[in-house]
Amino acid sequence: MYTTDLRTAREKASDEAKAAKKKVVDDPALLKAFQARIDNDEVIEAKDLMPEAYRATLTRQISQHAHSEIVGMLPEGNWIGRAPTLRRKLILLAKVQDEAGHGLYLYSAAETLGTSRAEMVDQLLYGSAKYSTIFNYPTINWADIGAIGWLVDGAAITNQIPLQRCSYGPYARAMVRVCKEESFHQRQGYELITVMARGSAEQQAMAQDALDRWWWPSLMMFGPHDSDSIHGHQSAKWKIKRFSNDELRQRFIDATVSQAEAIGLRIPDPELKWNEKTEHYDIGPIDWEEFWAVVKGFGPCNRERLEARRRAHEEGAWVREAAAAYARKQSERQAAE
Ligand code: FAQ
Repeated sequence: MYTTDLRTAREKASDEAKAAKKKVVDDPALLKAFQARIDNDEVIEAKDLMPEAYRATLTRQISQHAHSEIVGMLPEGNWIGRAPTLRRKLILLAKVQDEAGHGLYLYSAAETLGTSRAEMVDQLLYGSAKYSTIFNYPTINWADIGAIGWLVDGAAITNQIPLQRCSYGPYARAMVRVCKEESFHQRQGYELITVMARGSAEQQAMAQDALDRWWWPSLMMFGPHDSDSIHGHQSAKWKIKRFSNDELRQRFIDATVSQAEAIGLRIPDPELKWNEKTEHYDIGPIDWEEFWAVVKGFGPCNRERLEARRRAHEEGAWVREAAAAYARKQSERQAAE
């Protein structure tokens, strides 16, 4: 019953979006009227007329965001069986489960734009869809779990808080719950790294080593500099992005430096300096060559991550088939009643 209802609602939303999609908004007067709605801070819903490029940008961004949540379960999942205490294991299990949930809300939000989840997953597993570069780095010691919560979730939440006010309703609403959970994720990570930074000399060294390895990749999560951002300008005009890549990166740096200082860790950047004039931290250059290499599939774990996702998808085929067969039987039964 539950499965049937869910599928029907989703399919209905997707059908409505497909019907709206047929009415292509390329007429200049319609485009102007759409921009006026955005400028007026109106929320765009699935059934509304929208330019194809707006739909395509959102489908790309939301599906990439969903893929990131799902692939993002892998580096931490790697440590569930090795968590040092039962409390840490419970926290980590809950966090990884939350990430699966975020992926599902996000696929559902993206589906309202007319592309099915199956298509989006195919684009990740067998096509060229992206997911965040950060999840292509390995988790080699327990302090990495603290660093992911503190830095990776910290960066994610900095980026996602403004997305709660994104112009597309289904994405903005999905972000409200995601942000609440990310806030717990960030705090548990900072607490974990704090315990290690205040522990034995060996634990302190592990915490510092994790910060050294995760700092720069975390800054890359915000995307290229504004001058190299392909979609930034148009996404700002459509109020999908409320702040630019560089603005959000700066916000994250300013908040995180003092958190590191408070627990006696050193940010691995000899050029990091408080700028009295701008009242922000200045940083050294980001290695964009590394960033683009990871984006293109040549990071330390790109291959391993995709192989793990493909394997999980293929081994899970029977679950999808069973759920679909059950849903079909239920609707046949309901139709016969
Ligand atoms: N990785 O023109 P822009 C999380 C690509 S969730 C890979 O500036 P845009 C939770 C970009 O797609 C983390 N590719 O792009 C968690 C574009 O290529 P395309 C994910 C990147 O979209 C925590 C090209 O570069 N969060 O961590 C990256 O305007 C712990 C040019 O870039 C989101 O997805 C990158 N880092 O701005 C889970 C948030 N950056 O598509 C588990 C939503 C850029 O044309 C454990 N997304 N690219 O082929 C966004 O806010 C935006 O999409 C940006 C990029 C800011 C990421």
